[in-house]
Amino acid sequence: RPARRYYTPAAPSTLKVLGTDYPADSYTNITPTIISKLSLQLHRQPAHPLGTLRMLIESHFPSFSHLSCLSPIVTPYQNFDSLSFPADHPGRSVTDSYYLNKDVMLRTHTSAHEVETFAKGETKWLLTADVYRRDEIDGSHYPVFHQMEGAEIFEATPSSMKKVEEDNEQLSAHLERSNIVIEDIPHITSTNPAQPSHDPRHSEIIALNLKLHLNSLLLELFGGVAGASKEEPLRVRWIEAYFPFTSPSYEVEVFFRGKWLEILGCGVVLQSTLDRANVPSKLGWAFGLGLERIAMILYSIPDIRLFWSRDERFLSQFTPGKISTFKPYSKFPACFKDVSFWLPDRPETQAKMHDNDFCDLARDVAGDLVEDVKVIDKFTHPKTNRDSLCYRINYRSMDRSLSNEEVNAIQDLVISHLKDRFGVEIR
Ligand code: FA5
Ligand code: MG
Repeated sequence: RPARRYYTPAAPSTLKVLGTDYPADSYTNITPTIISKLSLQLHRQPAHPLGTLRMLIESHFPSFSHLSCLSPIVTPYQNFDSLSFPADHPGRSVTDSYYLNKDVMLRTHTSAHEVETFAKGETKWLLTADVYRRDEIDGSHYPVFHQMEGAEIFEATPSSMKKVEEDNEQLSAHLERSNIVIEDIPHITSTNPAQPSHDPRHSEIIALNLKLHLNSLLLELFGGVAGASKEEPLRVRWIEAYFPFTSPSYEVEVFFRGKWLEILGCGVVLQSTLDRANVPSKLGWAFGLGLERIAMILYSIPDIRLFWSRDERFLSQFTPGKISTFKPYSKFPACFKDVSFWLPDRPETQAKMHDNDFCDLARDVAGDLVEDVKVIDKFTHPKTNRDSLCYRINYRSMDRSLSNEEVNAIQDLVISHLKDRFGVEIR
């Protein structure tokens, strides 16, 4: 039995995940709640909003390969190194990502499969999958969500670039006839440069092709929904972005109910990615979009936890292939509980307890009854260097009323786990 680690959940010495045994080590931080999600594959259920959305986007790209069955268990090489993430990138830390052990993790994005997919010889493809990130808890953040990666690569020759330019002309003509207002930015700037190995004219053509494909996808998805009408066109805005594996890079936002909502990240694929995939003579684009964000808009789904509901009042509302407006059933009352505690003595050099550690613990004990978790108070005692923390957990069930006794019992369980795992002293 490994020694208990400070500020991380105690783990058994091996864990069984999707039928395989993995030895645990000091990286192991995957929780039973997360393990229970790995086999669900909501994006492959035809009547589920995420399944329908996948299908609609796939039919917008009929000539692309459609991939959606890849295991969420990947190596840090796939998730990070193959995409040129620097060794000290914060996403690699155990506070941000789920690890089975130091060699095996859950993908944090669908880009983890870029190199292997290009290496298989795919030149135009969509790949849909569940992705996992340790994060705060609220109505729009859940530790599991779904992304769709799309990519197309071309031979870097004058004749092949000429074909892309012709494609660009057709796509532009279609968009010009449509009710969409695009706030664009230059394809390439000094802060969002073309790659040194690329002919900048080729990079411009590829970036334009990417923008046109995505603008027409967003028009098809949101055209009738986001208040788009004769008076009110769909508004899309392009923003300069940074990803370690694309340059130039962009993010795209859609204006919906008075707010700009980030939908996707994208860019011109870094040449080193294509070199690693053994297709060094090609160049192209890739994007990664968040399916829940889009589905919440299209279906008017108010809380991201609903995607995981097994309640018939949720599931029976949807038909395969059809977008419909979700009719909320009665919202049951919420009930919040605070917990204040001292962490044990901590040497200056030791990591503090991370908010994500608390969120995972709460989620593990109470599951989807946790609506959100807020930090109420936090300080370090100046003399003893002890940390004092106070968190507020808001409990609410999506399908029934919780009694105060029931919530108290759950909160007691949270507290006893806190004591066991982190050695806290309740204040
Ligand atoms: C990425 O994950 C990149 N892999 C995207 C990419 C692909 C860039 C290919 C370049 C080329 P990002 O972390 O921003 O980027 O996530 C992409 C999208 O996923 C976001 O725009 C958002 O729609 C969605 N997303 C991100 N975090 C969450 C979350 N916690 N909950 C729901 N959706 C999320
Ligand atoms: Mg982003």
